[in-house]
Amino acid sequence: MFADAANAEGSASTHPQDVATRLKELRSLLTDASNAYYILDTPTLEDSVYDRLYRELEALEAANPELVTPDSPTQRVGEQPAEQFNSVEHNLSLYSLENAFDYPELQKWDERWRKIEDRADAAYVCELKIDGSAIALTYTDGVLTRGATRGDGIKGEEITQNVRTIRTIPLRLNVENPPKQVEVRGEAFIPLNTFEEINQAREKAGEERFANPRNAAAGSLRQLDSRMVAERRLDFFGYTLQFPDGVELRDDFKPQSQWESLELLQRMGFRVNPNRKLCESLEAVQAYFDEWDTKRHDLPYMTDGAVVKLNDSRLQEELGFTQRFPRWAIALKYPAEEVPTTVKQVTFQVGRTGAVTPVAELAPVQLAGTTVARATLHNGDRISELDLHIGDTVVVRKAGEIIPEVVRTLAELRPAGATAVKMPMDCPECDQALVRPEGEAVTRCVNNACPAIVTGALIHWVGRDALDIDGMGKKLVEQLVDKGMVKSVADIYQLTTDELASLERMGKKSAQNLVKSIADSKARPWPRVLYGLGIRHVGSVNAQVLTGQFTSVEALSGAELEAIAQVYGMGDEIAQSVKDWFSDESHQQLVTALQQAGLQFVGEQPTEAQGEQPFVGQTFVVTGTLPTLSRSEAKALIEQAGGKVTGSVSKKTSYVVVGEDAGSKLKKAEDLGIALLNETELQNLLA
Ligand code: 0OX
Repeated sequence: MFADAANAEGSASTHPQDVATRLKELRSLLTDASNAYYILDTPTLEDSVYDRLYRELEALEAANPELVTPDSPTQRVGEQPAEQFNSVEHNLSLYSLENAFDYPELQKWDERWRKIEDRADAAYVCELKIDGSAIALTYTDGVLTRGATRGDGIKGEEITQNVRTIRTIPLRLNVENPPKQVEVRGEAFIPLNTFEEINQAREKAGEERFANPRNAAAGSLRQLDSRMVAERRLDFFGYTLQFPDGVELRDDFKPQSQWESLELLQRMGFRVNPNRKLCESLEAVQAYFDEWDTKRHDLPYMTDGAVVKLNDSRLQEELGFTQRFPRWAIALKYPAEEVPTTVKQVTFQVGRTGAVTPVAELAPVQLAGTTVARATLHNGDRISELDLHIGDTVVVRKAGEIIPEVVRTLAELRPAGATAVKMPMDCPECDQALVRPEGEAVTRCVNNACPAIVTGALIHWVGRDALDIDGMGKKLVEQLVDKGMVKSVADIYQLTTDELASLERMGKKSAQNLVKSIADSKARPWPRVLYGLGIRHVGSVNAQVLTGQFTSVEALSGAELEAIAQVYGMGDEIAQSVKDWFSDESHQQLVTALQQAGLQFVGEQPTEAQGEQPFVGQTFVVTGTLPTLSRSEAKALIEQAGGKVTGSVSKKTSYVVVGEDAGSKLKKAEDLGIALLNETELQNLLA
């Protein structure tokens, strides 16, 4: 395929017939490649070849503007922003869905439709309910001619140019002789990683975060400038396929069921959610719903429930619609992930780095299946944005793994005389004045003897990835700090069996074991000691990388800023954080005390296993043409060293190995700030 595409590239001829043929050929090649990449997830063209063919198409179209067609891959992003969106009437109404919040409600729905048309053998199609924005697409003679928002279901806004920017929406249907008119409904959505990126960019620009991916999708679709929409990297799943009355259909365009419609949509070139299931009973529907209640948190997009549809098209037709909903479908929703509650108090937590986090103490509420009584307020700026007062009613949200957070204040419900929440001036743990460095959102306690900082530092030090001191948990650390027995991490190496045995719930035997665990920790290698020090931005991976380059604490603490920044994956911010940490006198004293206690501040030669497998846990993407290695040779070398090679760049990618003519993967890596390597740098890392 790749070779054919490259060979197919001819010189731009001036003969009109040749130009038209070549244009058609290029569009077809590029559309197929884009389909394979975005929809089937199995790239068929090298990025560099795609880019070359794309540029050829652009050049030919620029020279022959009269031959540009709306389905050309160059027409995804418009040059001119729209002035406004026109209101358009939908060709077929967009109904919304009735909601069921538990199984009894689902059963009631089932009993209701069965009263109209009982079918013992009726099957259900379960689909994930994507949390995005519903849109309607019209294809005329197979070409996308209109995209519209749902609006009120009867009329929506015409957003064709914005819809074209969504790579998973075909500009032309991937079938021969399509019906005269086809209507496709589906969900435009923003994947979770993009959602987070957009919100971070908005925060940086001083704009408000989108509350959820649904708002982000709806807001993005309504941008007047389609170039901005393209940057939002929306995606799309199709879920209904309809033909207006009077449209002639061949037999292979007459789906008899929802399941067949989804398959036909897929054949036409749409992305259809793969996590669907044909269920023969309501019990099977419930099993699907339960299964996805946990699995949905691993998906790269947000779902808020399942959509249950009767499969048989004839049954659907017979049941028809109420004023607002189809009778043959229902949304079964997961418990709310955003709920209102009241703020009883705000407390301020001091973390191990001294960062002070305001936390709202809430009237307990059920949120996504758990009771929530506290939610983070992030920082002082967030308190001001929320204009938070004690007693306020607020909306709290839980999204995936993230700790609950306060999303907005319902100021209209504020009790009279409520006091405004403010960040404290002094540390709530040690009373020393707090500082807020210029340009930072974080307020900090900078007293290294602050009990909260010491406790946090100790909990980190004894943790599994750091010094892994068996038997020393959070409760014990808190006792040691509370009783003044430990004032810094180094003090634990002075603890005796008798001192430990004097603690609550600690027998002589446990105290002896603990002293042994503490002594054992002295043998932990230098990377774990560095990680244990808890320097900001030096997590276990960065500690591994840094200690590979700087094989002793002297080498690292004495290194120039630039030397640290130049280590792969580090950069200025991390280097500055390392320099700042070692220039603090109390940290220097800590290192000396730990050295005297016998901890490892010098790296050992890598063991044989480590030496052979330096890339364990790291993911690589290879793109472009490398000077000497073929793609498969590079892949083999990386895999031999324990690394993984994948086809697409994501936040999880550790390195992108870049050769000549690298295309969109390089751009994506740059956008995500992923470390880039050329072939020589890869070889150096391997060595
Ligand atoms: C979704 C979704 C929404 C459309 C017409 C009647 C049933 N958000 O993922 N709606 C529908 O179907 C509606 N299916 C979906 N998967």
